[in-house]
Amino acid sequence: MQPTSKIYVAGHTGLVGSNILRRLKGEGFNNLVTRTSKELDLKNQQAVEDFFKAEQPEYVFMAAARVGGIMANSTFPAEFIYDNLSVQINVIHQSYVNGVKKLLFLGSSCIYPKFAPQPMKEEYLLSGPLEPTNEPYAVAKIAGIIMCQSYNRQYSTNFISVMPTNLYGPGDNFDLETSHVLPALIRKFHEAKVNGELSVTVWGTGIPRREFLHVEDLAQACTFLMSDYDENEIVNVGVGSDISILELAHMIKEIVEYDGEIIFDDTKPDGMARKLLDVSRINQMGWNPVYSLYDGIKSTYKWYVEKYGK
Ligand code: GFB
Repeated sequence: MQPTSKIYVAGHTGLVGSNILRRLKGEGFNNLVTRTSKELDLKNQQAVEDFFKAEQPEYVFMAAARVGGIMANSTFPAEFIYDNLSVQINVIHQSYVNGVKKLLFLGSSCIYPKFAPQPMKEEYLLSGPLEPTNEPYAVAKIAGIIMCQSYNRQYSTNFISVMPTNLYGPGDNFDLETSHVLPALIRKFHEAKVNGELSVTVWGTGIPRREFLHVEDLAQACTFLMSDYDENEIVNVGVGSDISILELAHMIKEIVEYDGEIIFDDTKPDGMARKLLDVSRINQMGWNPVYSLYDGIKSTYKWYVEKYGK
């Protein structure tokens, strides 16, 4: 990519897209194209066709997706599969039709089988049944990966696929029904502290383990892979270590400086028991994350208080 290359960031108002956009600006790219979902409905085939024909982007970061935590995935399975499949199909196909030089497609660690050995290597894709709580989302993301690989094979495109682990950071969704665990717990502990509540309820058993990557680290990995990686195989992006939800809750409780109790509500689903990526492939390419989990949560909490805190 040259500083003047025309780069389209699809989904630039989301957590991932906004960080990729900021990163690109910081790296000196000055010909960036964006559209809000009001301006361009990526589910609309004709609209996407017209947009690509008019704009002719050279590079595409495909960060537009319907995302959410365990409850959003279970409550809106139809929307998760329909929205993700349709936006992917339109953006990937029009990237091919309009000769995009390179496209980066963002997947998710939930594409790996429920019982995959841990840490999960890239080659475990399609080696077993998926975790039911996010199967529709995972199937859509797997379709996106296979679509990129198929276009590479048949049309010699350069469409790469990146699998981030659970993400967090400033700008995350803090809605308690639809968010992921980390922003949900920041909000729950903060509100409990401010309101003097005696306890905070954490969903599930606290036993599941998750790996958390700061979104700025992911954005840096994406620009790095866009310039340095041209293979057909998917690439995991994570930190290489995980913690239990119980440990996470204690860490957030400490950062927020909340004194009350933690209660577990095991009527809520745990989801996958463990979801840790094997990140040796990207590490061997020379990429490593910068944020520690503790520092990442601290700065995200600072952002949250500035934006929402009373
Ligand atoms: O982050 P999360 O919603 O998604 O939940 P997944 C992770 C774990 O945290 C689960 C527990 O075991 C939850 O039960 N948890 C505890 C909570 N308290 C809470 C809470 O207040 N809110 C939430 N949301 N969880 C998602 C997938 O799975 O991960 C997506 O559904 C995607 O498809 C995403 O892959 C990265 O890690 O279980």
